[in-house]
Amino acid sequence: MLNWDRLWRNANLATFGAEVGIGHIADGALAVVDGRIAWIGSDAELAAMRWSAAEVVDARHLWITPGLIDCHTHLVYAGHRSNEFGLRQNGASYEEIARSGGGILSTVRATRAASEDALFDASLPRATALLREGVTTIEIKSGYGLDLESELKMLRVARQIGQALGIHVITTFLGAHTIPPEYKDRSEAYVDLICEHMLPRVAESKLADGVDAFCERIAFSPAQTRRIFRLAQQLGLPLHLHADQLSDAEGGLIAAEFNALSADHLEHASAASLERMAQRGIVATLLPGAFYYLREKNTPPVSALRSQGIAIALATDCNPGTSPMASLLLAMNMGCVLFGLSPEEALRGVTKNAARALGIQDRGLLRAGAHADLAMWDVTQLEQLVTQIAMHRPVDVVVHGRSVSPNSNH
Ligand code: DI6
Ligand code: FE
Repeated sequence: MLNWDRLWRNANLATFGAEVGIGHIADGALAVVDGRIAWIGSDAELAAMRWSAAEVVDARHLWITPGLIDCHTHLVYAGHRSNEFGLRQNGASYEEIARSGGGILSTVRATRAASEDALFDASLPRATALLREGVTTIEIKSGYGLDLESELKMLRVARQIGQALGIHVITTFLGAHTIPPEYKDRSEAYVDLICEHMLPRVAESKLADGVDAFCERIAFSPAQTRRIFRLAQQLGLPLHLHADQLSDAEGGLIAAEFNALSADHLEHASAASLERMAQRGIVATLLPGAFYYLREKNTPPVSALRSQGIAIALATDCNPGTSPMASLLLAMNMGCVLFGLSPEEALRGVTKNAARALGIQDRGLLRAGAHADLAMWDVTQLEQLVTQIAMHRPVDVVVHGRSVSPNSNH
């Protein structure tokens, strides 16, 4: 006799368990014990079994998906950059603004100046907005502190957000986001600081679950990126890379060389980079929000990603400069409209493949043993989440088997 805490029946389950497609089980049932999925199958199979459940919920044909995963965000920051929007409307480029001391550095000034509480208060609404769309795991990067104390402050705030909302937060140290003002024209000395001081302390603090770097002509060179990655690898931290966003900077190659979990952006990735990524099973995380917001022209090489069998994840890149967007559902639509993904690819990109991009294979799919993180949707076809804009909110969101109801009474 199986004893369950909670059982949903009569649901349309999107399991993402198979190699392709959404893994639809019509008239599905899903049982939870101790915050994990204990059993999943069809109502017909259920009828032939002996079980008991403390609570049985009739899902009335709602769709149940895994809780969505936003696998690339910079949502902890202070201030905003609306002034730069105006500059760009008048023809300035992102790179020009960055080179003249605006861009990331302007957010660094605001973030350094903010108290930990103020930073938390400024950032929480962005995470809440994601949760309201069914996002139950969020990756959050540091990178607007660029000194040890401010970076640790950002990482602590990221952890606090996870605790406050009862969702999973995965933190990433992005000390190599840009060169801080006190190291202007001395990038090598800043990389020394990262390697000799910041990264070892961050690893000790256990506040970062991984390491990322911005490999780009306005940020860190391939050699500097490799140096940071070598150390991160020695410290046992999983890697991600901002790769080939504005130019081909060997990003995909470096990600492959170091067995990173993901290479992100990839608008300018070379064929050689993709080949190496495919060999190593590196996930390509696409960020259509930044592409849209900067009105980039080069789309990421989606057909090559497909033909090479590279897994595609999708994320918001939620950040104040290039993607001030706290909507993963919109990112899915943009991934289709701007990059040519299919709705099915977009859905896999925020579930199964986003989990892979974070190295968390027990999330992003519905199967026995996985976390019982779920989102329930009142749609007839799951693709509606992708094809329609700002029309859908989950009717319930579940983390560890318990409702976190972000959309009730607010
Ligand atoms: N690439 C991006 O799109 C963001 N960071 C990065 O390395 C932009 C961050 C910002 O402009 O604040
Ligand atoms: Fe980013």
